[in-house]
Amino acid sequence: MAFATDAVHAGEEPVFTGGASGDVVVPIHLSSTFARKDVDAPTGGYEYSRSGNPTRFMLEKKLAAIEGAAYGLAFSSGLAAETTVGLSLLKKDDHVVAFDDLYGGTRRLFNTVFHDNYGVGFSYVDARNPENVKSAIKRNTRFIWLESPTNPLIRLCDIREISGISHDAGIPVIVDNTFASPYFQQPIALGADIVVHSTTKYINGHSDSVGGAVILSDEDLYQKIRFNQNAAGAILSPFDSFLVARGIKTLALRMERHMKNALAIAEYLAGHEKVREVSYPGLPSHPQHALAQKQMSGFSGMVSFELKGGKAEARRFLKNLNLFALAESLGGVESLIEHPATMTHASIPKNEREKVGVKDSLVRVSVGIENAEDLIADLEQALATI
Ligand code: P1T
Repeated sequence: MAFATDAVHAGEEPVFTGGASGDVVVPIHLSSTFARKDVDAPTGGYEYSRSGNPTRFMLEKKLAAIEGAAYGLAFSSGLAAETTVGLSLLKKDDHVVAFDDLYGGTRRLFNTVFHDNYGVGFSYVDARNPENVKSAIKRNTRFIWLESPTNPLIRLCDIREISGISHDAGIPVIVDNTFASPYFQQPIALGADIVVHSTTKYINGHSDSVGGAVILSDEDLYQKIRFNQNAAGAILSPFDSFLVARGIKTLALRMERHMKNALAIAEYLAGHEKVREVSYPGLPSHPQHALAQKQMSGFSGMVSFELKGGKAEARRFLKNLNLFALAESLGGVESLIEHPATMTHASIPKNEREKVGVKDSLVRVSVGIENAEDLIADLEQALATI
């Protein structure tokens, strides 16, 4: 089925057998446990809600369908999803090659938990050039970790080419697809092995649920990660599963509007005298515009830009916005704006952050689905204050 059809129907086909009521929306199954008639086997297929819950299973099927994959797993946050992938694939003293531009919390997890506690080595490379990934692979490298587009610099990497390099080395590629959403990019079809999401963002889309997902087609990897989803226990609640599934039903519509507004804002900012550089893959001036056209079906709703001046100018601009909420997170219907150096990426030491290009003058915008002229008018008045 096409994306919009799966987004609405996958996992929610009405059931009429066995006394079921034919719900068109799978209800929120709050039961923490499920009774059985015999000790030997669960009568209705469910035992205990950490190991399996009908509302979460519905969402997991929907997540798999919209990424064009066989299996989906839902977690209590994006970082819980990432942690569970790490627990499943890494052992002490292993090594990972990762894109150097990543969500700050992902780098914190890698550096302070997997590296400091378990001795896992991380090589952060500029994956815009696939050769950098290739030359960083070592004998004990267990996987390649990518974001595309990246947080917060909106850089891209060639998922197909890097997957080829990685498979030649016999290791899987993991892509955090949060910024693109499965509507605009499907990494599994490009050759990646595992997709992770913070469903907190576009997938849920309404800034009212924190969640994460792991989506994949490889049966062995799925069994490993599913085992640890239950063993470590960072599952998504039934209520959040319901919210995320409801959000997915409008994902196609929302993403079209996010992109239309983001393009209008990126064009406006690119022509503004107080703006130094705008990063949006839909602009022909983006150094990877051609790659975006090749591997994405649209450019999503994230824009980052540098203001002329420094931290003081960025702070004044952010303080004077009225419509854009000054907040971490992204992908909701409402426009959000933030200062990566002091907010989402503050946990990365300044020298490491600046080496990648996250400067004090950088501002990141999650463009919502409001009226684009209203959004631009708000940017205009705030830019006039600096
Ligand atoms: O916040 P959580 O649901 O745990 O997801 C973590 C995460 C993972 N991957 C990417 C690309 C992300 O952007 C995030 C979370 N990011 C923010 C909160 C932010 O404002 O960038």
